[in-house]
Amino acid sequence: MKKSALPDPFEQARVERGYGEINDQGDPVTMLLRLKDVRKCAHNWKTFQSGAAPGRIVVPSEVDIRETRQIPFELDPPMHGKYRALVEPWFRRPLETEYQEKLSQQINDIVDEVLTTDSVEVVEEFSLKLQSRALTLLLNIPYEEAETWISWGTHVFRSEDDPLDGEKAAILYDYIDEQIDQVLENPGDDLYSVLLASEVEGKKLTREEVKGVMILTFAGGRDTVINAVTNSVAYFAEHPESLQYLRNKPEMIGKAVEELIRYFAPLTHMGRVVTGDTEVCGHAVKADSRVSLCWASANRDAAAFENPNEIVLDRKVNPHVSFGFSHHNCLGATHARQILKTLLAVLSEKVESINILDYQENIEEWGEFRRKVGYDSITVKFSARV
Ligand code: EMZ
Repeated sequence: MKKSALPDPFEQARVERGYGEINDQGDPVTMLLRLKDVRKCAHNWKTFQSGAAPGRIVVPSEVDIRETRQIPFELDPPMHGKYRALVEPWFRRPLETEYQEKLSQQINDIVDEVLTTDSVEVVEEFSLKLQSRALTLLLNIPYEEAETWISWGTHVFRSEDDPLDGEKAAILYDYIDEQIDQVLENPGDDLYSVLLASEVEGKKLTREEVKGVMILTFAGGRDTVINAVTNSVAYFAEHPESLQYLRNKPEMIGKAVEELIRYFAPLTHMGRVVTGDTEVCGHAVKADSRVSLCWASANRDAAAFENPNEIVLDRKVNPHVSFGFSHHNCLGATHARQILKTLLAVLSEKVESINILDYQENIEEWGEFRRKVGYDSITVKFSARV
């Protein structure tokens, strides 16, 4: 097994039953493992709702560490659509040339930086920095602000020994509160200011709603992007021929990004709360219990993907669900895709090889399933093309 491989722990359960069961802090979850079921359930918001108690659709549940509803992600139609329409244009800005040029400059700079050192711990010294700096573009705030977020570490709700760290979460909530206070005094052209001036159904967004959008923007795109970037580096370390392939065929970068994201599935799953007794995969689920849509398993479903456990950079048909599915598909996907496309372009242009010196896998435990989602740390040496 290659060091960069992310094995699929769900295969047997997916083929035999189609679901798995896990106990999350006394609030059990039935995980849906097949692509078809995941998509069907994502569409059916009446039976499988997102607008439950804040934090409850996240697995592991965040009900004990969060009261603010994340928007638009913890809402159901029709309100979901109104908030989504409000924020959507802002989150499409990564398609603009100026945005792309700035992002490209940031990624060129950090790659140049790591090419001058003998060893780099990719998670902290590369991916976290890259993600935080790029986020200043998404929020349209000064570049220097990234230093604060870098100092928080990789996951805002997780510290090394606690998957749900209330104290750490409070750092983010307090920070956002402070930023909102500052922007109320001194509005600008950043995301906070835009949200504070926006209306839905003729009413200004409340402070709590603005906070809800901001928490989602910070939390949803943090460890997910960090994992995608880190896993890409590990993959290219063991597949220098892929770097060369993209150097010769840069027009394939878009497809390659989709395939890497399919394979990595940076977010394992997302929950829904069942509104009335029903069945999934012939298995009864009760009203007010939870199910989850397991993107990571659905992406390896052999019913939809040929050779699902292989990375095929030019895969022709790729209906992956790494960015979710249906009306809740990832709001940050345009930004995330642009980061990865730029990263692949810069790495293939500047890097000859990457050597893995040391690594520690990040394994998530979901009941009977143990899933490698990336690395707690991975130290490499980048070598420049000459
Ligand atoms: C939530 C979630 C969103 C959650 C798309 O995912 O990401 C998780 O990392 C956060 O902990 O609160 O934002």
